[in-house]
Amino acid sequence: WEATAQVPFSGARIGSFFQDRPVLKNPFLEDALLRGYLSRHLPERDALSDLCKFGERVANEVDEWGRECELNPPRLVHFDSWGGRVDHIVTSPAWKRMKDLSAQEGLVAIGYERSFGEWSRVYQMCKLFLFSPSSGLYTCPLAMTDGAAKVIQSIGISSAVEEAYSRLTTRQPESFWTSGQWMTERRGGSDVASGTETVAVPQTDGSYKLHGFKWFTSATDADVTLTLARVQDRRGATTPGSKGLTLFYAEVSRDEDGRLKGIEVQRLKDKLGTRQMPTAELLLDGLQAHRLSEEGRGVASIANMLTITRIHNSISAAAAMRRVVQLARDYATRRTAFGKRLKDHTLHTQTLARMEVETRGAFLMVMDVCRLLGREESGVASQLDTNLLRLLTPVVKLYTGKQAVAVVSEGLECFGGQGYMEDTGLPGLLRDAQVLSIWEGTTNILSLDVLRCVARSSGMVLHAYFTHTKSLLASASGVSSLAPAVNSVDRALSELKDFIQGAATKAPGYLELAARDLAYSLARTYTGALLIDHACWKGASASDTYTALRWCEQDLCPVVTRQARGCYDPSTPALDAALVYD
Ligand code: UCC
Ligand code: FAD
Repeated sequence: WEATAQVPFSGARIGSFFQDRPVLKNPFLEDALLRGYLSRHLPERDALSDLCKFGERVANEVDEWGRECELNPPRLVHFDSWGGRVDHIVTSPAWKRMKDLSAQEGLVAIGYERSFGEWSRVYQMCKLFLFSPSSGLYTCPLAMTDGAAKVIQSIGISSAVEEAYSRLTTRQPESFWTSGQWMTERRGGSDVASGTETVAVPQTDGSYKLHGFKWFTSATDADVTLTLARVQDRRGATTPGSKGLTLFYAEVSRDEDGRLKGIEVQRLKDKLGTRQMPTAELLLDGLQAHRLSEEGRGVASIANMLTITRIHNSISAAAAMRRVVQLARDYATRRTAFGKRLKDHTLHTQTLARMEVETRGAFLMVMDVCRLLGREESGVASQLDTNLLRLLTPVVKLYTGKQAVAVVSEGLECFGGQGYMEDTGLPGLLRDAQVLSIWEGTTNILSLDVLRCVARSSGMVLHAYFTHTKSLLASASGVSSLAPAVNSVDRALSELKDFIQGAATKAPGYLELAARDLAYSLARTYTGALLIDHACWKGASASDTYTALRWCEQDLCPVVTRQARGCYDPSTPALDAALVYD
């Protein structure tokens, strides 16, 4: 006391202990399942060394740019200093660097170069998986860019979109373009068919002028966009509903005074997360557009984009889980509580292990959908593959979107109070995860999409599902360590079959009530089979077996459990409504 009393001025005494922060290491090297999966399916040295190099770059360089994107969010400048309307969306230098990097690394291009044949999509998506949590949400414009390229390619690369296609899929940063996906209007984002008010007025040169209001447009600094509108006839009339929707391609350009041509940016959205990228409300005021689809085939034609963006969404979901687990397990080696490191508290490690099981399940499910996409695109897909891809795309998107929120939330808790502190960068992971179940089709909308694709295929997609899931179990026959898991999946499959057969005889509305639980059951059972199959691979580890066993301990078939409890009985909707509005 005497010594300090003699010092008139002194720094604040805040103690000598400072906690080590969690360290992001190369996400490729840190991920045993990712490397195991690739050794099994894509052992090409070029792919593996590129992924490893990229993982190093993500950890040492890109992650900081991602943080910069978060700290310098985009802003909208409506007017220039002399009052002229410019609607400039100002983005950070880091956001621009992400664009160049995306081109250089081929993050869209890889899917179109197809250097690894049917495994090209797996390779591309693994790269995006490493990139996503450090990308400052640049994965969002990349998803839409990939989706736009896919739509253009599947419709046919006409001269009007030839340049766009080559720019969307290039590796040259100076020519790389990104695309938007403008579907949502104020009346509805799920129900696009009744929500779309935008009209397309035919011009004498064969082009169209679009007039309407797009309520959510993300990464609005895009160079081009795909969007939906209703073509007006000579009297100005349009066709209502889905049959009136047509798909358009438009370029976002400026006149010589710097004004956006045919667009006014109303405002930028003030969002919970995804703050790194601009999401705007746009008035389309005579935007020049090129008709891409036949009139009235808008929804069916943009469906290819939805498939791609929903797969990207699932990659981002699995990647967010992987990132939080990676950081949390590193932190557990650094933080001490009650006299030992967190990793030595068995209950804490159990928590991490449960997160790891979810992450592994999500990863395998997403990769399997990428595998199917790759097969379809390289012309080797069987009818079974195509049906499976159609069914599993909404299933994987809806399931991983929800998983990501749960796992990332649990992950933040692993850092205690620090997980809640903005300047650690951790809360952003949760804020960004929350959107994954909303955009690109909410959980319920995708559950209904599952029902629709089952009905439209006369059950063929389910036939593919049951056949393939069963075949995944074949490799485990006689593997005693996996028997409990195999039995669970086997049981779930027969219960699911019985449920589906029984549901066909029920009153209308029965399946609608069961839709979400059915989608979850399809996801959990399929993932169980994938984990079992992976655990039987010759390079698999004891942890792969353990993961499969743990995954299959949960209720794989909630739709059957809830059916037994009468959850979809005809009396339920009225009871639900009475409860909700009690
Ligand atoms: O949210 C958005 C962008 C966010 C940023 C991007 C992030 C990407 C991830 C990045 C990660 C970081 S863009 C907005 C997304 N909006 C949606 O997803 C809309 C959600 N609503 C639906 O999905 C609905 O189910 C609708 C809009 C598709 C329903 O419309 P309709 O007109 O009622 O649909 P129908 O009648 O069921 O289908 C019309 C046609 C049918 O084909 P035909 O006429 O040949 O029988 C369907 O088979 O479209 C076909 N179709 C599909 N085909 C409909 N959905 C699909 C599908 N999913 N796959 C294949
Ligand atoms: P609604 O359709 O009003 O849904 C509200 C609720 O009702 C949901 O829970 C939904 O599941 C439920 N619901 C609706 N219909 C049914 C039904 N039949 N049965 C059961 N439940 C139902 N859109 C774009 O087009 N381009 C973009 O770039 C874009 N970027 C976005 C960025 C962000 C950050 C966000 C949050 C959204 C973005 N969107 C974009 C919009 C997004 O796609 C929509 O918000 C989404 O599709 C949901 O539509 P909605 O908001 O109209 O919700």
